[in-house]
Amino acid sequence: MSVRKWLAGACGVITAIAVAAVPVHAANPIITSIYTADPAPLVVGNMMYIYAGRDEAPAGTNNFVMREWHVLSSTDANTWTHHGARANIATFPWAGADAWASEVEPRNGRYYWYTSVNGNGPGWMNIGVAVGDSPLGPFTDAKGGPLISDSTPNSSGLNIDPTVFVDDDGQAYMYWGGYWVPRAVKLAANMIDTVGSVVTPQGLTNYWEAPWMFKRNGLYYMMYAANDTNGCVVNTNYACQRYATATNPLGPWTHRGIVLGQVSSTTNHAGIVELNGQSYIVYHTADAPGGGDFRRSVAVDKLNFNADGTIQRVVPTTGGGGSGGSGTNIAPGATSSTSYVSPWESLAAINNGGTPVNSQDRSSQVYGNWPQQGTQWIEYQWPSARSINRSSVYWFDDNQGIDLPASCQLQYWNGSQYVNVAGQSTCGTTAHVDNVITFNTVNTTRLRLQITARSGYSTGVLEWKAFQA
Ligand code: FUB
Repeated sequence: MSVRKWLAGACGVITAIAVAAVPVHAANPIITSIYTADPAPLVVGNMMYIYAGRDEAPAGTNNFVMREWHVLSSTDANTWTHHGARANIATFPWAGADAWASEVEPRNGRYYWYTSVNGNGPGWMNIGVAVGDSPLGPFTDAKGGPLISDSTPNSSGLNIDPTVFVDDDGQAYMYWGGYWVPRAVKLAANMIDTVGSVVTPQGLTNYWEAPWMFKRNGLYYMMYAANDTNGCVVNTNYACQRYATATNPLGPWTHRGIVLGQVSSTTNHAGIVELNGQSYIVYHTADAPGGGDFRRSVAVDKLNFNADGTIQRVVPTTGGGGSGGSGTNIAPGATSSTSYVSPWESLAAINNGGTPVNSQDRSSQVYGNWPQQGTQWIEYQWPSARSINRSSVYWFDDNQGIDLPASCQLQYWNGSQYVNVAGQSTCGTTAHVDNVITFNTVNTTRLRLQITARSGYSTGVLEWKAFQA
């Protein structure tokens, strides 16, 4: 990313806050009525919120034009409600432009919205903090001035992209920073003051910007944008998402790998959250109609962890979590279940967007039902009915107890029971290929693949797709 691309012009201050909640469609990008960027997810109960900046750059403008932050919400990471702008530059009376990346952190029933914003004083970007009593606000400036600015000792070369994390012991931490300069500081219990010195975290290999911190099973995770060509991107104008782990919230960090590769926008900014037992990555791309590097759009995809806590690389979908257009693979938006999965293997394999290179490919998880024999099943369920007329299955064969099946049959839920789909073409049992199955269109919330094993064997699947009619 060249410095030139950061030179956003000063923006006028807007005061109106849109409040109407508007349902938006489900495919990636999850909203196309406006351009949205720098998403930060937050789960409260069974609701996922996404806080995102709005890209307002006219087509052909090569600067960020960003003046407000919007909120979307969903109970299933599939169908989204757009709540409009819930904060903007005018939320911070001391600021004047550049409503860049932000993140909301809850504490004691209040919601603290940390933002990157351009102050009116000396220097450029600052970290501001607003507070509200609900995830949707209203939000007001919590401090009356920047939490971090260029005059903060040891601050970053570019004070943007805050990520705030409250540990189990109540200690809060903030990481931030652009231009390859990550920084960290403890926050006071009031969430609006820093405590102690700003420190430089160690071990965030190839850090560029956009940190996202969380904790899982006692381990601290930091995902962040990098733009190196050492496996990250092929063009350093672009970025990927790397991640590191630590056993202490201030590090040192150990680099673990890439979560998300280069996307269609030059910037790559993401967050990870868990909703109803499934992890999701929320990020942005330039994939919307008319989109670009300064006209970005938020996308959501499932994210899976391996048993050892490492993160599987995400395969971005354009079908998103839901019902895209005709021909879209809608499996990634489904909840899966099965008659049986071996404890050391994973049902998540079947719809994690993996692209197997052969039937022994274990690089993106595998589903297997050893030592079960006979007929087993895997199933998809969607929150509302889908029209489906095509499917494909890539079989797993470990050359041991799991073999290619003897036969298979697609079924759908007709409202009261499972029945065979009508007009099913051959349910292929060939290794190393997507076995495509066509059938008469069904409108259903559930699709089931019955798999009958060869005598003496179990069966397995690497990827099972379901295509919207
Ligand atoms: O949206 C403006 C800036 O672009 C963000 O602060 C960075 O993370 C990058 O996404």
